[in-house]
Amino acid sequence: MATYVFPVTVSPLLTVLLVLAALAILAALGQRSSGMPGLPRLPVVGSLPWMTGTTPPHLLFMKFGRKYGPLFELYLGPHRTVVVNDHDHAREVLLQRGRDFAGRPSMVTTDLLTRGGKDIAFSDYSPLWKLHRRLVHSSFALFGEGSSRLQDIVLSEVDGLCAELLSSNGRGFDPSLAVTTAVTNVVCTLVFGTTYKHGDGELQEVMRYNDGIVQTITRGGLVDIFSWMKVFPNESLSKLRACIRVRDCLLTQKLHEHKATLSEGDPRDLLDALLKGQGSPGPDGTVITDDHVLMTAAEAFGAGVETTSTTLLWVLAYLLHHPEVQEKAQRELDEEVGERAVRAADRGRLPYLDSIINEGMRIRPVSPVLIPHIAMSDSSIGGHAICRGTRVLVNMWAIHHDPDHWDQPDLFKPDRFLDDQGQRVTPSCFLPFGAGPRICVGESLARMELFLFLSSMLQRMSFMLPGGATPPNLQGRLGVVLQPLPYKVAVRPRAGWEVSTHVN
Ligand code: PLO
Repeated sequence: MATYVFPVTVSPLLTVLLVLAALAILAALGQRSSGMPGLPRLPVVGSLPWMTGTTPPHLLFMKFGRKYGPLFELYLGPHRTVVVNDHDHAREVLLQRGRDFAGRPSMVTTDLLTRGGKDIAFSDYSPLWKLHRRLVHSSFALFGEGSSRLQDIVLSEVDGLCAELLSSNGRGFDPSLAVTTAVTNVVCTLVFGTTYKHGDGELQEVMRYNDGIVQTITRGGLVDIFSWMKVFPNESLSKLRACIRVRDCLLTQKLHEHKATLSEGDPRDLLDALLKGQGSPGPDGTVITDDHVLMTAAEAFGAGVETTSTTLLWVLAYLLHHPEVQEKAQRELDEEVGERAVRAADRGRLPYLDSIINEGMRIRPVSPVLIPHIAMSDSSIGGHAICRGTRVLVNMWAIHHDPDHWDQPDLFKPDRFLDDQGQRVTPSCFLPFGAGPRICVGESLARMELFLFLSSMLQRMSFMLPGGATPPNLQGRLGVVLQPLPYKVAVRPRAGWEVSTHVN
């Protein structure tokens, strides 16, 4: 077919005017095509010019929600994106029409991290993903509830952690390194069967690469919106690639070691469980490859470390603001457990402790905006048509701070998770692990681990503000998870536990 070039000559000024007029018309047309309220938009950049500034997305979306309502749309570059700020619409997306919205968009950073979606959290919905997720779920189940594995691992780590915390001898210090090291060690034992001494070189390498990934992944960077930008030099992407190389080297070695020593009988760790379950092909003949096993182990590790240590640090920060909450939890521990070590089976007897963890996850969700969902088929939310390929962002922060559902949502009040008899209640708009087909696969492991760490720590020691220090800033900083800003604590052993200083 011939190509014709229109022989018109227009003056540069006219061209500029024409382009501007076209942009204005497109912006006006683009705005309300779906009938859903939303941000204005320009071609190419979409609504990005209205989203500049330093406000993190969860707060920005809450602000827009006041103007446009709980459900609105915006364009991240060319990508139509619907933001859900309230519980009813979130239930529609995650649960009622969970299948329709169970897809994930492809992004440059997460594609690098997961070898093009061979993981669970970031990979798109497919029959293979379902099979893979089922395998991960059953492998996790071997170590969680009903087994003492996680309990044994955490309890052996808690001694070291408490000894380290108490070695500060009442001086103020930043607890994050000790907490993250302990949690990393638990997760390494669970996933690879490796336990490190604090300060071990390999452990430090693991913590370093993980930190590098945390700093560079899905930071709202433009390459995750305009994928063609990856061809330009990008410092953050290079750092991500370097960290992934270190991770892969370490993981491949673990995989080889595990394959060489894999035996009949119980799996030693998660990697064993994944390798043993790898065999059978999926419904469409696809199989879970070594790459999938590797990416799952890496992800279980990353998710296990970042989310658990961050939640613990948030809870400690809030306890410094609310010594009365800490005292009440310690009274409960003294009455229900006494001096023996806390066990997983004690959870039922310690509802107040659980309510503290819940309130921590409500007021500071580690994932304030859930990982983006994508519509896999034409569907609807709140009666608005949503076409296939639309991205959906569920703002869990807004849901957890909705004054229509929570009394004084900005206050830390663990009692809201208990009834007048002191029994647990779980409000339906409390969704720290998400919901539906994409719900966090590690939820029960995470809850158990948080419980064991926090109960053991509060049983053995009290956390206080160091003399003269101001209470921790509770604003947080958003990376791939919402972390507290660094703060200092002082710890004092509780009566009968002074001996912990001598353990290890
Ligand atoms: C953390 C850094 C690791 O090196 C890689 C990794 C894997 C899974 C991610 C996790 C990071 C951050 C927290 C995430 C988790 C999957 C689910 C979890 C995003 C990037 C949340 C909070 O949704």
